[in-house]
Amino acid sequence: MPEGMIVKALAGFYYVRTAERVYQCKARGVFKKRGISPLVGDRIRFTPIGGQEGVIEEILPRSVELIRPPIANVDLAILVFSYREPELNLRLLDRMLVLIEKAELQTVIVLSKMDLLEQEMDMESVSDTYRTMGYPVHLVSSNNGIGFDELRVFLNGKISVVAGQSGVGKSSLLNAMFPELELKMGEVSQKLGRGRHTTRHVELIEIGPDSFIADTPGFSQLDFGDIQPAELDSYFRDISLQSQDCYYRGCQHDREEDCAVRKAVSDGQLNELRYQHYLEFLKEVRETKEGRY
Ligand SMILES: Nc1nc2c(ncn2[C@@H]2O[C@H](COP(=O)(O)OP(=O)(O)O)[C@@H](O)[C@H]2O)c(=O)[nH]1
Ligand SMILES: [Mg+2]
Ligand SMILES: [Zn+2]
Repeated sequence: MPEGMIVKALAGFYYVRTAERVYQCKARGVFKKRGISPLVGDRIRFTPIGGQEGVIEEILPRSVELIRPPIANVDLAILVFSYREPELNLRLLDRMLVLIEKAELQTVIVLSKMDLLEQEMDMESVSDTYRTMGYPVHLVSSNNGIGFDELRVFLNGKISVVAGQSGVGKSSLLNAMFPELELKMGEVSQKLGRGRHTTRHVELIEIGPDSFIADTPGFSQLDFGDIQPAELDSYFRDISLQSQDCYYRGCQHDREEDCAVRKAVSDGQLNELRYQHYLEFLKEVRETKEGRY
């Protein structure tokens, strides 16, 4: 039975890519019965029908499964944040990083619209903060064509998903990096009868050998799901590093005595804004937990 990868899901059809072509497939009814839905990014086995269509018979095991955007087997998340319009939102960046760490995804932070930057140094402390934690940070401008080359290298051989608020320049970035894709993305939106920039369904676009990218409407919902208060610090790379030296093993770094994290903040070893976000998120996951039980 042939194998392929789902590159698009739309109106009950799954578009399955093999080395030769794309098949328009339906899923066996049994999936629905079991409460399983095939996802974009899924590797599947299918029965071809008449050369262009088929029926999905089996979903191969997933390495990663994201809910919003609904996509499987992602290797890399590209988090796009604009310097201005909309204003750089570090709270949202830290929130996304928690979800990324939880999902164990590789990630790249892209700071966009650098042509709007008035002073170089405005961005330096931000990029330094995240680079120190081991996250690659790329400063780009789609208007000026700055910063693409290194970013492209990251995408080789991977399934990547681009995420970020609406208007930060995700589609512009993809079009600027891969000019030949513009047509494809335009085509898809036209067929849907929506504006050129509406990217509402998830689709994997081939950008090179074994390299695919999905332009998504962004992580529309960013709640922390089932994250427990005790695990939150492990999703902050900088905080979890400091927490090795906390006196209490289960220290949650808000009120405890001899907390190495709080000490690091007051010593200037740990970014204060990151710690503030940690405290906010901790409150949120505690409240969610109380509400649930
Ligand atoms: N100044 C500036 N504007 C940009 C840049 N990239 C995108 N934009 C503008 O930002 C708006 C949103 O861009 P778009 O790519 O649709 O954002 P998306 O919603 O994240 O896909 C559009 O008006 C773009 O022209 C950039 O590098 N510099
Ligand atoms: Mg877009
Ligand atoms: Zn502590």
